[in-house]
Amino acid sequence: MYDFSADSADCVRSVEAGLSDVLTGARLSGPGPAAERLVEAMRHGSLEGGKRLRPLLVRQAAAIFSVSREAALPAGLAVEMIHCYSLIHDDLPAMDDDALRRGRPTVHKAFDEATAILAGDALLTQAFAILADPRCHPDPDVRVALVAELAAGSGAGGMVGGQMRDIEGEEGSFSETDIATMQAMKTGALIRAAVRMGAMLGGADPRALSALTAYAEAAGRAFQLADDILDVTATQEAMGKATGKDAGAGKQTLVSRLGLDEARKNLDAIVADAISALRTFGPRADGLRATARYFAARKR
Ligand code: GRG
Repeated sequence: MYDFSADSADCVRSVEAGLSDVLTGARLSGPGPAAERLVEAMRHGSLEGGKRLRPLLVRQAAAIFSVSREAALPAGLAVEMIHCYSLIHDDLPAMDDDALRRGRPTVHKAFDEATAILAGDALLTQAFAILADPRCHPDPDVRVALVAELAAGSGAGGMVGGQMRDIEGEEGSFSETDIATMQAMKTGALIRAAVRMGAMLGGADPRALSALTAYAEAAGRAFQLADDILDVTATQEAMGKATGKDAGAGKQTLVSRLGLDEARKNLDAIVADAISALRTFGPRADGLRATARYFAARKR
């Protein structure tokens, strides 16, 4: 029987240890030594407190193809580094201007703005170094595919492009379709990449990859809708970050459009869609099923 609590706790521990191993001066240095302050800021922005959901998705998708947790970890670390970089940059004064993240001061508060920008840049860059390393996967073709997948999920047609659309949306002229597109890019694209990268580690065939992509797109929608609901219903203490920000910033979300009750109903339907995309996989996909349910039920 699949145990979500045990799997996610184990994933938190291994991601924490894996990031801590990689984010040292010795491992990060290139032609020159990595600056100590930069390494400290990278560690501050990525260690402790994250739920590590994206590496969990990588391992759960990989598990369908019998890839071990250990073998799925480097790709998971790469996705998590992109995620942590996006949070560091999103918290900057030029973006959301937040002082609290994961219950601690944001990187620009603990260090300074320039250091926070550079720490994000360096995490972004390091993510691709991890994927290029043969320890990530023995087959260079798979490594190249992983690089392309993560770039697509995190770049202008994915997360960064979604953030740009979100900023444009603060002007207030978004339709529901515009909101859905923005969210699919800003939050969904990295979740989609995480699932697909897990599948690629296991050599998924095109049919399996397409079913898992359908799962990931629905799971991403569920994650974001739950986040929008929590922004309205949860406290700062529970979330470890400021809440109530969407309305304050005039942000366009499906909760502001539909109201809480309708949004909750939509959430249940989206989770059902995600789970039904996994019907061909049997019990090996129980991890992904549990995570889709968790996305909707989470309290932080
Ligand atoms: C600034 C380059 C750039 C991109 C910004 C993803 C993103 C795009 C910004 C992060 C801010 C935000 C509210 C995004 C929505 C996605 C979201 C709720 C992220 C938080 O993810 P969790 O809940 O966080 O997985 P932890 O702390 O558990 O890792």
